[in-house]
This record gives sequence, structure tokens and C-alpha cells, in this order.
Amino acid sequence: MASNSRAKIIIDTDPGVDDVLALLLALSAKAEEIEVLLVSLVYGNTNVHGCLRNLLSMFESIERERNWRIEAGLPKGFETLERHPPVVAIGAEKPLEYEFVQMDRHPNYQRMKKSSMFFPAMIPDTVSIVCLGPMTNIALAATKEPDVFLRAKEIICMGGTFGVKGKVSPYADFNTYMDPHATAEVLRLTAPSFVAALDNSDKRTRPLNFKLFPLDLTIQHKLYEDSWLTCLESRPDSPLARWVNGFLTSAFDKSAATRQKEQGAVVRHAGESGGSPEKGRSISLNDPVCLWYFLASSQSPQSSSSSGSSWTYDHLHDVTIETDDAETRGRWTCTTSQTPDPLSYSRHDIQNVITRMIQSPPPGPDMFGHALLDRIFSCHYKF
Ligand SMILES: [Ca+2]
Repeated sequence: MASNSRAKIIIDTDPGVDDVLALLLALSAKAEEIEVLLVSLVYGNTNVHGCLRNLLSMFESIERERNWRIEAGLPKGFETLERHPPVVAIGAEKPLEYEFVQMDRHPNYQRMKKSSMFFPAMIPDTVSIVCLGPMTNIALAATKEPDVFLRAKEIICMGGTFGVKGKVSPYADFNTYMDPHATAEVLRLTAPSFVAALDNSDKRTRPLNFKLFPLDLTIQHKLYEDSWLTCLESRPDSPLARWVNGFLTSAFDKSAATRQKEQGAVVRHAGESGGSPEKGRSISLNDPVCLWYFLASSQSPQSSSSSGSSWTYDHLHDVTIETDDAETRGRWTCTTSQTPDPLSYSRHDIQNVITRMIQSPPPGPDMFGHALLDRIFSCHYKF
């Protein structure tokens, strides 16, 4: 890929464990592959200030890692971070329903200005926005200037669940549950009738290209503890590996405890395995899957198809988000699901259309953890 055509991305995130792994996956790319324009923070896994602490800690660890690699005679890695350091923006602290109340009381609330961070001279169809947390920041930007926001090439969203129970609700994934109003706002921009009614002079404006990576898909992509320990043992002096180990150890413990609880078992012994008996303890790589898609599609634009050895997907029509009912808050429903229909974006008899990713290509869910570690820690792996 030529340097002037590197893929550009905005990452909206609430850095907890798999957000950090997703960020490391993106920032370890070659300088000519991608450019991370902006990392915007949103409450979610923790409050937004905790998210900032985690992000700064990650940047410090990468810096120590690069110095260590230089001394060890290894490739420095993280080229895109060095060549194109991203802007970091602190975003929403609360869900949209509360944000709107605050803005009504304080018309000059700073948060609105910060939403303009999403429009850095956005040339149409050149910037992808990856959303790895509650969609509050995205909704604020999308509702402020929808015609400008629609210049985004695509939204890549980690959210939704259709057949898998979420962490905080049987009906919804964590991100949507936290701010269903925000997700509903963004989905309005996928409606042909809404976009057609926008008062703007750009007649080429088309509905938002919304790609959903639901829990059903992402939860299958695992990082096994054995894989991690092998990686760690191969580079015991790596500052980044030590830092990652600090939070991965507790993540494996927590994931195992959750599985034990789900299975109705009592954890009687410290260290008792909570993963699949054959494969050991693991965590799901929900957020990194979205970055993997972005990296793969930026290198091979034709990597999506409805079948074959690439990403598989279908289209959902008339998608709505439950915002009112307390029990089913954040549930995604759709009246139609079908295989890809190239004409669906121009049909006016449907409310909206999104793309739902169903299956990832090789190396596949079981090997994705290996591929992720290889890319972050040795920089030799090619998707
Ligand atoms: Ca996240």
C-alpha cells in the first residue's frame, strides 16, 4: 500500500483489557499501513479519567518497550505510533440521556466542542470510525453535524447480541446496555429517509455504512492463557509484556470465575481452570476483532464477502434498540435478516440497513490470539 493511501482510523474506546489489546494491535502496524488519527475516550469499563490513566500507562509501556527493543537489537515496532502519533481526546463521562440533560442546562458545555474532534477535515469515505465502548461520543458527533459525520467511510461497532447472553444483561451487550439512546441516535443515520431529508447541498450523501460486530461473533475469538504464557516466557525482559501480564493475569482469573459461576460450580481451589477443559483458561478478544477487520480490509478492500474464505456477513433491516424497558434495555431487534442485497441501501420501503458480521476468515477464532500476540510482540505476522 502506498504511503499516501494508508487507511485512516478513529478509535473510540473505554480502555479496559480487550480495548488495550485492540489499541496495541492498531498501533503496532507499519507506518505505511494505517494512521490512527484520534483516540477518543468514553466511560464504560471504568470512568473516563480511569480510561485516560490506562491509556497513558499503555503509551509509557510502549515507549519503554521500544527502548528495550533497541538495546536488545530487535526491530522497534509500533511504527505508525511513532510516525503518526494520534490525538487523544477525553469524551463523554455519562450516557446520552444524562448528557442531554446537562447540555440543556449548560448550553456552552464543553463536551459539544469536543465532539468536533471527530471531523478532522474529513474527506468523504477516507476515515473509518471504530467504536469499542458505549456509543455516546459517536452519537454526540453524529447528532451535531450529521451531514459532516456521514463523510465517514464506515462505522465499525463492537456491540449487539442476538443469541449470546451479555455480561450485564441476558438481552444486551455491555456497550449498548450502557447507552442504548446513543446507539439508537447513530442508527438513525443508517435510514435512507432520514439522510434524504437532511438539509445539505451534498447530493452524494448516503446512509451511514454501519458494520456491527456482535457478541455472537467476537466472543468466539479467544486468547488462551497457555498462548500468553508461552509468549511471556519467550521475552521475559520485555517491559510491554510485563505490563500486559499485570492485567491479563487478573483477566484470566476473572473470566475463569465467571465461567465457574455460570456453570453453577463452586471454586474450591485457587487456580482451578474455568475455561474449556481441553484448551484451558481464556479471555474473549471482542474489541481486537474489530481492529483485525479494519487492518485486513485496509490491506485487501475485497476481503468482505457473503461467503468463502473472507469475512461473512448479512444485512439487517429495520433495526431498533430498546431504550425504555428496564428488563430488555439495549436489546437489538430487526424485522428482516437476509443475505447481502446490493440494492437495499436505495430501497425506501425499509427503515434502515446495517451490515452484521457473522464469521471471520483464517486464522479463525481459535488462532486469532496467536496472531494478535505475534503482531504486537514480534511484528512479523501478516494477516
Ligand atoms: Ca470496550
